[in-house]
Amino acid sequence: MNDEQTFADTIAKDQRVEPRDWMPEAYRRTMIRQVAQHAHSEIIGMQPEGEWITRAPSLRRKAILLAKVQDEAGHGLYLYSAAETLGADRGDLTRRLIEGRQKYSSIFNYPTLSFADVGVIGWLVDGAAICNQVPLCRSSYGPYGRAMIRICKEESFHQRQGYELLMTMMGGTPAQREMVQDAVDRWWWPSLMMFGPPDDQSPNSAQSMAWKIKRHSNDELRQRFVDMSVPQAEALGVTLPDPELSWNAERGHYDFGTPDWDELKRVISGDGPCNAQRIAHRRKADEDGAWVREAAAAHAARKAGTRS
Ligand code: FAQ
Repeated sequence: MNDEQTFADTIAKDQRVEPRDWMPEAYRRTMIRQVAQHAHSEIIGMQPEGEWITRAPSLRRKAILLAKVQDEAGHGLYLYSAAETLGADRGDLTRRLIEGRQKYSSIFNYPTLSFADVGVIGWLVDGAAICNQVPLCRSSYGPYGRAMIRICKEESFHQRQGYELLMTMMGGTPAQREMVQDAVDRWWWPSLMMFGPPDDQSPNSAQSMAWKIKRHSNDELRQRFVDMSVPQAEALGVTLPDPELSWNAERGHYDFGTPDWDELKRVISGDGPCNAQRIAHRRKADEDGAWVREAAAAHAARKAGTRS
């Protein structure tokens, strides 16, 4: 078998493509694109909730939030390592992010206005992330699929802490309940947009599904997320801000309204409420950390010199 046949055979048999294996250049480029975007999302995703660490209402909430934000840093680093197995350079990926040449998830361009947002991010944003990422555990590229297993376990804890926070607030004062409802109203539609454009406007889906990088389409996963979230909203006692939401017995799924796809396009192209702030913060962190990278590289070079 030649290289191309071996690759096709690996995919057909549902086996993993590993870093040492031959792969088509387009497969490598697609994997780097998705893994890098995913890593950038985790790193930029630390910012919206990170803003609340110093303002958490109790020591317990602060400890939980700190642990969650640290987990996201870990996911980002883990994913950059997966991208490196494809030949990508971590510094180059960061430069591309800062220069706006690579994307990160639209969801992290919305502001966190109250502590209820921390709970809603856990419930809805981590919930959507899990829905999207559980099938990615079976993604055809080995290092990415294996990274997803650990990441999904941690995201499940994140979702539970968010839901528990919201349950606590819903059992509190009318003002606390209003804060939760307000946060749900603001985050519901952007959470649905996390799954990407509708299938008929998703240029990458067909090839990514043929290569078994993606296992389900954007719309399939969005539907799964809606079906999962409606009973959770009922148990919580909040209203999801969609008048078209209703159970469709024939389909066995909830019908729901259409997200504002123009808004998604605007946010992806850099014109969301917080895009400039998020990138400016990331740029500053990169500049502030430059001396550490330089010192580490100098130390490594000196050690290598001593050994030889
Ligand atoms: N935001 O053809 P498709 C997290 C881009 S979870 C920004 O459908 P594809 C955990 C897309 O890249 C969030 N861009 O693309 C956490 C493409 O652009 P390109 C991260 C979007 O790849 C929780 C173009 O639109 N999760 O961080 C978005 O087949 C809480 C056309 O789209 C992942 O990255 C969007 N929402 O499907 C952290 C999961 N949607 O590259 C902190 C892995 C689409 O051609 C707190 N990624 N685009 O220039 C995926 O599953 C896929 O890449 C999709 C997009 C589903 C996101």
